[in-house]
Amino acid sequence: MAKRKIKRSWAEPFKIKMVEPIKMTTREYREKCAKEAGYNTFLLKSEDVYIDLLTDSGTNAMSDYQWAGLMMGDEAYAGSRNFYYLWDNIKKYYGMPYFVPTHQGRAAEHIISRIMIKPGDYIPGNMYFTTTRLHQELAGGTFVDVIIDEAHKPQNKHPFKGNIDTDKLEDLIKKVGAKKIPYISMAGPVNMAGGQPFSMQNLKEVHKIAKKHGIKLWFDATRATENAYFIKVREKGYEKKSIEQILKEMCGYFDGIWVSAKKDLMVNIGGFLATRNKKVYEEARNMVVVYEGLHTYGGLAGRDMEAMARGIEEMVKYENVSSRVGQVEYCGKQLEKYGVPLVYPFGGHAIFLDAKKFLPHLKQDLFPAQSLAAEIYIDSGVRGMERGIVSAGRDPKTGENRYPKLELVRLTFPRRVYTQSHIDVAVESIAQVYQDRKKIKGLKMVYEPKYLRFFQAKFVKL
Ligand code: P71
Repeated sequence: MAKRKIKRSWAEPFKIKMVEPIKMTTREYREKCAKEAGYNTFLLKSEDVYIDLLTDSGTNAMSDYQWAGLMMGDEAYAGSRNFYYLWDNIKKYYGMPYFVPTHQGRAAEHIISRIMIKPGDYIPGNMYFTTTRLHQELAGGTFVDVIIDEAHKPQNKHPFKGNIDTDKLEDLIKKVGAKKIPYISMAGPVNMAGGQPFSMQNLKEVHKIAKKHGIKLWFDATRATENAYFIKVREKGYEKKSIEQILKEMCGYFDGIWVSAKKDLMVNIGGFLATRNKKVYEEARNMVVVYEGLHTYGGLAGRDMEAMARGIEEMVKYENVSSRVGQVEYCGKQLEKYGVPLVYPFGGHAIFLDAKKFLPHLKQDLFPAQSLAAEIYIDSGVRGMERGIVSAGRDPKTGENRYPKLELVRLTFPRRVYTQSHIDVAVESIAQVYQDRKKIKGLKMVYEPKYLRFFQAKFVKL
């Protein structure tokens, strides 16, 4: 008998020790829930959700090692042991000598924006993120998107769609002058582009430009290990390097980083700001005591900082990142079989449905992505998130709606939470909604909050 090549599968690098039951509901019940929530998945009660793919933020399953760490919480007001352990790990893995803890990522964004930005400044970045841009604007700055054009094209398969277009960056510097640019804001992978990474090569080029003009370079390192993973598997010369080595090399090019620990670090709450600049550090410590808490806890309990410190040690393990990104890829490949329009390449933390192509009969004013997220919930209790015109908000100067090129629904994967069968259920539901897509008529916005409107806006069906 001829020898067959036998497929060798991989599986999650953990087994399940504790389970949390989830509620299964009827379509009729979900129709009622969706209506009450104003067709906004952020306003659903989590109890009424079956498979929650809203976000990977703070929704991760901690390991037994992290849970055990909670019992080691040193809840002193000042100088907690857990703070020092976390600091050691930030130095060791991110290579930044100074750090302040914050209660979550946007608190670190608030602090860095207030320290660095003066009214009238410009902050170039590789596509906006909602909270990042808002804090830059609240500090008086204007965010300028300098990501490569490919990032705005869902079908384009560029391996590093998170790259900065260095010509766009140089043009901006020429136009407004380096003095008006306090720092370049680089995220990796880029959340709103579909979880797309930047390459080390691009980072080196951006760093060179920043240095030449005396502009600082800051990193939203919220999902940095996923960016490191993509560099490892996609960029020449990095195949043999560990996630830990790549992360350290990446951070080496930046003046500082801000992090929402609710992602990579696999905890439920936490964030931090870290830098190699002593002056910025001192100012950050001053601001932390005003807005967060003492600089040795920053709005967190000692036990939270312990779970973060231990999470850092786990996040750099290759099998943790590869299985996580592998799960996202599995979902993408299954959806592809049904012809569902997606953003390519598949991202690090989520699969993004291309709502413009999914619902070509709906104009952007009818909120295609918002409508699609609501329909998927109604079909199966699977919760995703709108990332389109509602998320983009209004231009603060003109008050007009922004019309982003990308109109997407994000299906985000909490780390270590769901199994392959959960993904199969989500995929089948989306395939069903795709088959019935002509029935979707769009929505009308009936309530619009001033800031980050996507969180609390309400809609009615047309
Ligand atoms: C995500 C979140 C959480 C979120 C935030 C805003 C709207 C909807 C959901 C948060 C991030 C992030 C990046 C790259 C900073 C933050 C803020 N992401 N940078 O994707 O992805 O961190 O939530 O801890 O304040 O669901 P924070």
